[in-house]
Amino acid sequence: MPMLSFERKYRVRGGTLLGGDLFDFWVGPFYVGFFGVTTVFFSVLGTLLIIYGAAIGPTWNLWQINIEPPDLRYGLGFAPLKEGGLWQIITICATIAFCSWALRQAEIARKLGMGLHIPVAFSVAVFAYITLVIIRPLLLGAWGHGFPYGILSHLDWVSNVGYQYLHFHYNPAHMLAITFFFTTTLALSMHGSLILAVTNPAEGEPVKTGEHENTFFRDDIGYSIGALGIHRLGLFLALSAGFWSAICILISGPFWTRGWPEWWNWWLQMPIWS
Ligand code: 07D
Ligand code: U10
Repeated sequence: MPMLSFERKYRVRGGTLLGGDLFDFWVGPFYVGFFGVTTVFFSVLGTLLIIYGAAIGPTWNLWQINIEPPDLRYGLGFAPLKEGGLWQIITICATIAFCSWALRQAEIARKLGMGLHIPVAFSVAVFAYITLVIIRPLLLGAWGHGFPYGILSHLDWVSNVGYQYLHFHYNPAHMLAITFFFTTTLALSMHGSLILAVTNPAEGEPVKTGEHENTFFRDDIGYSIGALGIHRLGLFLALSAGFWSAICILISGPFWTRGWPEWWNWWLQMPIWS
């Protein structure tokens, strides 16, 4: 395939973290790299194991296919393949594939001389996943505390684990995570609508720029965060959402075993009331 003129400028060697020149090339539009190879290998292997798990299971109904983690009695040991071992290997494959993807993003960013914001951001999502299936099960002493891989089954897990703590909405970190998720959508809808508004003026009007963007929000709410600022805010809000999600499930069990409503008793016990 011939190279497009701009590709010649950006398809530069170097910046790799591992593998040196060995995988430093492109296939079609995709950069390969050492971590590209490991991503493909572990995601294909993991997916095939999920399909195998479905094949030995009772259903091909996409909603009901379910790969369970081992029973709690296996603790932190390996379980037989058909009794959660499959879940364990799939978890290893998924973790390596996600980490490889983040490292691939880091290599591409280095190659292009960019900041590492993208791999850092993706790592927060990976952190939330690893918290659910590795860190929290380790702290609780059994792989059986991980969530099952299935569409409906993982929803049942969320509900069951939530009710174990009576009322998960009272988990303060869950509150923060949800607040950040919702604020993220607020910020993105403000930003998206603002950009479309300035680039789509009335017929015959010139396209507007940053000055109008700032002026709109100064008129509207007395403050504009600025063109760079809105992106910093957006990244902060989104990463905080993922981060507090990880924290909310990490503290449920390892650091707080009672109902979450009870946690708020510290408020009633404050000395100012007596
Ligand atoms: C974990 C995703 C990482 C993704 C990665 C990439 C592929 C590739 C390929 C598509 C963090 C994956 C990539 C697989 C695919 C292709 C081609 C991101 C992750 C690495 N809750 N709750 C959350 C709300 C209730 C409970 C988080 C709201 C109830 C439990 C979030 C409500 C009870 C747990 C959240 C609500 C309860 C959570 C999830 C409302 C149940 C968790 C987001 C309005 C009775 C989980 C870390 C997340 C968590 C979690 C929101 C209600 C229980 C903040 C809005 C009251 C047990 N809840 N919840 O984690 O924190 O994003 O996980 O009622 O474990 Mg909750
Ligand atoms: C755009 C643009 C562009 C521009 C622009 C703009 C769009 C082209 C040109 C315009 C944009 C702007 C002007 C910016 C807009 C701003 C936003 C969208 C929102 C910004 C928001 C933030 C920066 C912060 C968000 C903060 C969040 C989400 C967290 C908030 C947390 C709370 C409220 C706490 C909630 C309480 C919980 C979870 C309970 C548990 C509490 C704790 C863990 C903390 C400790 C708790 C206690 C001690 C308990 C005691 C508390 C009590 C009694 C009550 C306290 C109450 C509180 C509310 C805190 O496109 O470019 O440029 O200009």
